[in-house]
Amino acid sequence: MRVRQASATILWLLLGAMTWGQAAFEPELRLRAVTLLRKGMASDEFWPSMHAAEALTAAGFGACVIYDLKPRLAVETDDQKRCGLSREIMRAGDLSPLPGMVKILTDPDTSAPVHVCESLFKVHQVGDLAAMRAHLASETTSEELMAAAALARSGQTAELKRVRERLLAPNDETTRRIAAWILGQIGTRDDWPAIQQLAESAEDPLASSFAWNALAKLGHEQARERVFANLASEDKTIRTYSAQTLGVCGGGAELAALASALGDTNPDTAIRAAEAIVRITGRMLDQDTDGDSIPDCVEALLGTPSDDAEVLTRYYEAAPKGPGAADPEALPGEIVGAWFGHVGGDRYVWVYEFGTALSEQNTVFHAYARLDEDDKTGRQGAEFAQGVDVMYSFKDARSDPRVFAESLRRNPGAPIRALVAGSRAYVCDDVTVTQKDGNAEIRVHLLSERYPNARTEKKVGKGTPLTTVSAPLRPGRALPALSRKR
Ligand SMILES: [Ca+2]
Ligand SMILES: [Ca+2]
Repeated sequence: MRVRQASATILWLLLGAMTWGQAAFEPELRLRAVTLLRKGMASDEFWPSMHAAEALTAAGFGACVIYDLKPRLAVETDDQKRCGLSREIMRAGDLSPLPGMVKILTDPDTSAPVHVCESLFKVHQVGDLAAMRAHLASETTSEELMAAAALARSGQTAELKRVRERLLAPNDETTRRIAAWILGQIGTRDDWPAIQQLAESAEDPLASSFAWNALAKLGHEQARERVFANLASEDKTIRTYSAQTLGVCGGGAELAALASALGDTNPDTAIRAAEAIVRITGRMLDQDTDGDSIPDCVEALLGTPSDDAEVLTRYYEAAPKGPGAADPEALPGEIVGAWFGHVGGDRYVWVYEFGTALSEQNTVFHAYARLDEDDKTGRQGAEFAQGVDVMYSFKDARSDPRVFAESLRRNPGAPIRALVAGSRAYVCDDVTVTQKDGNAEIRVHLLSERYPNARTEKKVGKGTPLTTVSAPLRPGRALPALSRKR
């Protein structure tokens, strides 16, 4: 029964995506990407694991990145690797490795003069102004350029000029390639002609691809098409940077190709493809036309109008505490908000918010909903769940509902629409709900749990008290059609 519900949901979501004719948000694809990134961060390949950490931070798992990488930094003796670890810990929001970076920056004997400048550039820091400026005088062009990049990003426009000059360096495609890579991040459209010249004339395919990547990042549409084509390059480095670039400027139309790239034989390419999926879907989640806090792409899946704001009643609120010193992957998802609203007709929407992205590793989240006032219908037996009509549940960040009162569901042809998107979970269903004085009234309690796994030895959970929630009815409101039959 539940298997049938799940496959019906997937079919419905797919049909929904096709019907709307635009790239749909794909919760399962995002979870696949996150799963790959977890493995990537734990792998023995050092730099790919740092790229996976970067992407996990983008996916909302920065606390995990900090928790996992700080012990590695504490025992790492190689300066280049210390730069990588420090940079990703800082990117995840913990600036404590900065003094260690400054130590490397000021060490004349370090093995990582380029890495330290580049890493500080990547996390928008200069570390120590005088020390960074000293790296400008290096005879190693990449070191000079990375120092210039870090300084330019901190507002020193003279150094931006220096990078632009290096982009024009005659007979030195390596220097020009690095300059293009930097300008792709801190340049403007004014840099298009010079970068395009490199893209079209470079003898080295890698230099050319870097230039196309830079152009695409600066908003050049044709360049983005070239970058997309490079995702199929025979050169694994070109494929990897293509995927990374699509993460910056790609859109929903590129998700299918990036999904295929998750199986790339080169681990770093797969990690960058996963990162791109996380970033593209993240940008999709930023689009909220009606400003009701539910992204357009999520509303399309739920069956709520994306051009007309939902009226949501908040019935639970808690300040996020964070994991503290604990392993974030040993704790249940931290519930910080819950909302309920009437969409129209028999349709209702529920929104849940967590302190960070809801983990796909051994988590369970239950919303026990009593839709009518009769506790003799619905779930029987256990007192805490007596009369629960539907458990709108998620297992490992995937919808996993249990219906106890089928007779209350108004549209059995349309399955429960439920999905996790980053730090939020959404549910929409067509059901009979108690109505009183112009309001819909439900009783609900929530339970967030973490199951035992390799990192957590025991089951832990945290819930909210049983709450009666009233939400204003919206009679006569037009609803998106749910029928996906062809
Ligand atoms: Ca919305
Ligand atoms: Ca809406």
